[in-house]
Amino acid sequence: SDMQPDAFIFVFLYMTGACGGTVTTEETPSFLFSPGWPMNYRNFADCVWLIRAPGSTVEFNVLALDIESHSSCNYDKLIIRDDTSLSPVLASLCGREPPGPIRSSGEAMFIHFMSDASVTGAGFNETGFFSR
Ligand SMILES: [Ca+2]
Repeated sequence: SDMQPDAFIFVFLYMTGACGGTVTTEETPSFLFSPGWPMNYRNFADCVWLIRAPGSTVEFNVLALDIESHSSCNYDKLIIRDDTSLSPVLASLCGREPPGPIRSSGEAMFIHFMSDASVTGAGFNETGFFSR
């Protein structure tokens, strides 16, 4: 019916529009997208997500990456920390090469996406898995 495409578009925009939040992953994987993905993210983005996997660890799998490139990711970046905003950095990502799976040591993973004043890309798309 005519309702199905509208519902699909609504869910798609809802899922891709969020700049940050808390996501809990259990038996079903969670999904995170940079704002607007697969359209380009905006300048001056500053988004924080917390992925939780109660009683387990989080496995973060980047499926697609398109973040303004720099040798030290000084322009735009996706920073993945173990547990909280004060925890060690597990990965700092930019460019177009997705890393392999990244795993937390505990129940949570802290994700921070930032962009500067110019040049954007499609951003990132990832799935978070509950993993023992
Ligand atoms: Ca930029």
